[in-house]
Amino acid sequence: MGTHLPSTEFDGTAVDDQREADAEAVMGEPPAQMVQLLGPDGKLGFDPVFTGYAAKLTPQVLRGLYADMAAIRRFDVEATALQRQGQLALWVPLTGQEAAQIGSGRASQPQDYIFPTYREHGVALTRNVDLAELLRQFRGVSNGGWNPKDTNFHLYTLVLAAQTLHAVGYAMGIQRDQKLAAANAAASGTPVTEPDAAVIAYFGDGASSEGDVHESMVFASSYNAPVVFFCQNNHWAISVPTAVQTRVPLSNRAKGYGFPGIRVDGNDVIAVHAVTEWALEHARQGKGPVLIEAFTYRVGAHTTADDPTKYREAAEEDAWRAKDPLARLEKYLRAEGLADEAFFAKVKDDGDHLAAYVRRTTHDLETPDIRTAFANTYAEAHPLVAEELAWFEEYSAGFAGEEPAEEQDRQAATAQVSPKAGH
Ligand SMILES: Cc1ncc(C[n+]2csc(CCOP(=O)(O)OP(=O)(O)O)c2C)c(N)n1
Ligand SMILES: [Mg+2]
Repeated sequence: MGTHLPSTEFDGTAVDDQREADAEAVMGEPPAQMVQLLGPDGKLGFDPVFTGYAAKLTPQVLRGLYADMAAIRRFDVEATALQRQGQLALWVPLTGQEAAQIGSGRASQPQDYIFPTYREHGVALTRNVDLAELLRQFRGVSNGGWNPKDTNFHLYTLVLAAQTLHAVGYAMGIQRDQKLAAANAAASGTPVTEPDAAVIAYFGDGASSEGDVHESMVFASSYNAPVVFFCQNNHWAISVPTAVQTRVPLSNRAKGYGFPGIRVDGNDVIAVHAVTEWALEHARQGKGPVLIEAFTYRVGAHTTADDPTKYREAAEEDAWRAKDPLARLEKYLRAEGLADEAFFAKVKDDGDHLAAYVRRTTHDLETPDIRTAFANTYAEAHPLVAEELAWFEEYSAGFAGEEPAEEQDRQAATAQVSPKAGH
């Protein structure tokens, strides 16, 4: 171990310049040294390392990336509407981050294992998680929502950054399993059949301030674990801007741990795919961890319980809308003659079918019983929990005689949904 590690000598990075660059970037100016292949104008640029990876993407794969991004955006609008109609307790929108999620998810292989946060619906799609199943958790009828063993896509983690530790532990387990498999194969004179695997740990710019991220990066580096840290810098941690979390680009932090850090344009699905493919290869080949900072923007609210107009300017949102990940790939596909009108019409149609499926399935889900939440708080009965349940039951009884919940659901389901519901 060790020879592949970069020098730990300080290279004189100008902290104040970086901070200024980041502050500008919040308003829409891309910072220097960010990997970008497909610009907002829909034109493909060049990168000495990553163009080679992008060149492997066939027209069919590129159309697939577009179709995935459009599907998950349509799903996001639908889930937001379902929350507004009272069908879901909460929704966490992803609009604006489609390229970061679809590009990275599609670069993963089936044997890789993914640890998401709570916003990675696009990655879930690429791992074949049933999106209707995913909504069970947001309805409150399931403690998880899907079986992670089916797809190697772990359960959502709401405790910020906790999953980065789980991810590194899992990656260290992979390392040991592979060592054992190699030893067994050598002893029996047969080849290793299992493909090498890596782990992706997703987390946000806000979560990057958690001690868990620091600890997981120290362990990952010390043990050379096959893990890719994928930070979606969407510029906000609820109402706190990234500039408060860090004085340097987040990707720079990797240097302090002794592994590569790359900032990529998170709204450029081609660059995200290329950089993630490179990083996963690096990890699978035993070269250790990589930090990817996907520079993107949360276009909607933090959750359906949040109102971003209270803490940020419309001009900032508009500047980022101009860098929309779908619009730029559409421009490219049309300009290069890689997709026609019929393709885009079908994508829209497929999105509506997906939305109808998700709507139907959610309406069919049972109404959550709040007693289950109380019952699952501790393994054994607890007087405080019993007291809180008694309070809640008395409170709920105060609504007796009002419209039955089913009638409210029916009315809500038939109500008009604003086309702006996704924002
Ligand atoms: C340990 C912990 N502290 C605080 C919270 C409350 N909280 C939920 S989301 C959030 C902001 C996270 O921002 P970021 O990591 O940038 O992810 P994003 O929501 O932008 O995707 C906070 C503070 C939490 N869930 N867990
Ligand atoms: Mg964030």
